[in-house]
Amino acid sequence: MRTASIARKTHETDISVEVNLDGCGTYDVSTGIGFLDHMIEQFSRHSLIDIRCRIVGDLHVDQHHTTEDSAIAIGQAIAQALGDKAGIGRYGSAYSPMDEALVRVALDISGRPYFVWKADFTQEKLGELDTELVEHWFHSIGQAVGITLHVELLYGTNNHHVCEAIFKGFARAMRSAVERDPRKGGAIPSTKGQLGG
Ligand SMILES: [Mn+2]
Repeated sequence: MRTASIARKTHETDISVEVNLDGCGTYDVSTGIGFLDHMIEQFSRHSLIDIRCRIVGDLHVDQHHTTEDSAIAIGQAIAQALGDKAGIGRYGSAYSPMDEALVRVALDISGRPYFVWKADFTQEKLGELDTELVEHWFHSIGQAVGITLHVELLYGTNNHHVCEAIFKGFARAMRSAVERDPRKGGAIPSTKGQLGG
């Protein structure tokens, strides 16, 4: 089982995260931001990565630190659990529809973070979550794991659908990239012999 846990306490957040890359999509998420919980739960369910994520953050300041640190800690835990990335699919992509919205996510767990984001929201909040933090969440998790990550909203009008389609698309792409392919026989999926920049 590829598992990892992260615990970190700063003046901004007190956070503990556990992941199991070979899980079945079970989760226990509590960030203090309901909509963010809903999205991280979608990520777990559709990636099949078990995620336990509990944060007590400085929400009296704003949601920035809590949202950012959830992405960093989950990302660090995934990176730790991936280890040398032997035998993984490495690449993943998904077209992710939700009613009228269609999102495309393509990613490479290359060890070289790169981030392309082409998605805009037309309202400032989803539940109580500031929508500008959605882009930041993906930027942060991509940096922490070491992912070349492209996210594009092709079309869509309902902000909840757009956001959920992005998280679910990311989840399904991550499932393909993280899963071990038995045909690879434990080889590092790079002719360079390592994935890490
Ligand atoms: Mn929903």
